Amino acid sequence: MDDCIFCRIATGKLASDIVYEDNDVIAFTDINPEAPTHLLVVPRRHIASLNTAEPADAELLGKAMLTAASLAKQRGLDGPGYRIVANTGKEAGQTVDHIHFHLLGGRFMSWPPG
Ligand code: DGP
Repeated sequence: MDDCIFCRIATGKLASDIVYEDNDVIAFTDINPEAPTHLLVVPRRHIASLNTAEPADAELLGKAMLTAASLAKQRGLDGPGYRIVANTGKEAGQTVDHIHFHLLGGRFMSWPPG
């Protein structure tokens, strides 16, 4: 989708700080980091959010989650801990309508989130 920022990043039309990519997912640094590590793990295929994800997307979404976990481990975050977040819908703070997982780590995080 040409009007989708993350599709444009996934197809190389928009620059980003890519830290991992394969045929299915791409991971890059969030433009507005909220923690020392703040990556976005994004399936290449356009899915607007978990609200529109279907059973056929389970493998892709599982792969995205495991990619986030692997990136966390590479950065030594598996010991101290990290958070994976999928904001879904406006009230939850979703601003980009292409499903993505935030990987946040490197600082203490409170609960519940604001
Ligand atoms: P959310 O609010 O959950 O939909 O998260 C969207 C995130 O995407 C937000 O933390 C900022 C980030 N973001 C938006 N536009 C860009 C961009 O062009 N490049 C990068 N690297 N991140 C972006």
